[in-house]
Amino acid sequence: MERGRYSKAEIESFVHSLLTDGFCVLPEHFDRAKLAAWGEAFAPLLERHIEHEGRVQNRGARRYYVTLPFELPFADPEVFEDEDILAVVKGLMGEDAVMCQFATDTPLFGSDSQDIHRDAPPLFPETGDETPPFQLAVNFPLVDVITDNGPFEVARGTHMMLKEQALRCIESGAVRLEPLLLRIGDVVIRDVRGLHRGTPNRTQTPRPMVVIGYSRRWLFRPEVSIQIPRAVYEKLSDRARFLLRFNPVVDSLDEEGREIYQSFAY
Ligand SMILES: O=C(O)CCC(=O)C(=O)O
Repeated sequence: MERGRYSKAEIESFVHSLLTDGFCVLPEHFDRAKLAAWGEAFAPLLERHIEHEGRVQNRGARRYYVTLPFELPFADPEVFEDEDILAVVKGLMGEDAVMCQFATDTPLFGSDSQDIHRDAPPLFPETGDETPPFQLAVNFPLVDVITDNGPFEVARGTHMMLKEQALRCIESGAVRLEPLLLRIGDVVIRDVRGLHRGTPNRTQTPRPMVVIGYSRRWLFRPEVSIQIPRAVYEKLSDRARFLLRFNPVVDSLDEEGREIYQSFAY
């Protein structure tokens, strides 16, 4: 069995941070050269997306959500089957967790601050209570994230609060929005219910942030499914096939695939 970089105790401490703070950071986790190659392959995808769907700016001005094609360089088992990340995922989503999302968020020059939001509604809104975690986002940037290019801001510990209560804590200053300044290679794992927002990119260089979603096996978010080309599927490990088991295997990727993940903020 492959081994990750972290010990069992360190993985448990990441899981603990996710349970208490709503997120954790794995510094310098991925190879920078690998992610630089992703950045090069992503640039034309972003351009094509803006050309075809640039008018849909529902995430805010000059801010785009682009699903990644599940093929190389992106569909890299060293990334989506990373031992440490999967250990944290399994610690929170269970041994039968699934991978449900493979995409990017990119603010460009001219973007602004998003409304503070979470990425999923509560499972049982009528109870007025939050539940244990059911969906995680693994985020990593394809460029260094600095103050000027639109750091993601997160409000620590708000994933287990009701949204109104969490917003009051932010307003009163009891909880602050923390900008996550990241180097390319750093990885953030977060409970998607933690309140957060994208901030303005004031530079001329796009700031792509990859998002890989993992969830409890019973969570169904059809708006973020991953199309797996058959030729890629044939080469996947048994573990990858298990992780991806509820996603469609297709003969070829739909080149004109419209983004259907439009309703994203709760
Ligand atoms: O700026 C980012 O990467 C975060 C964007 C975001 O939270 C969203 O669009 O839901």
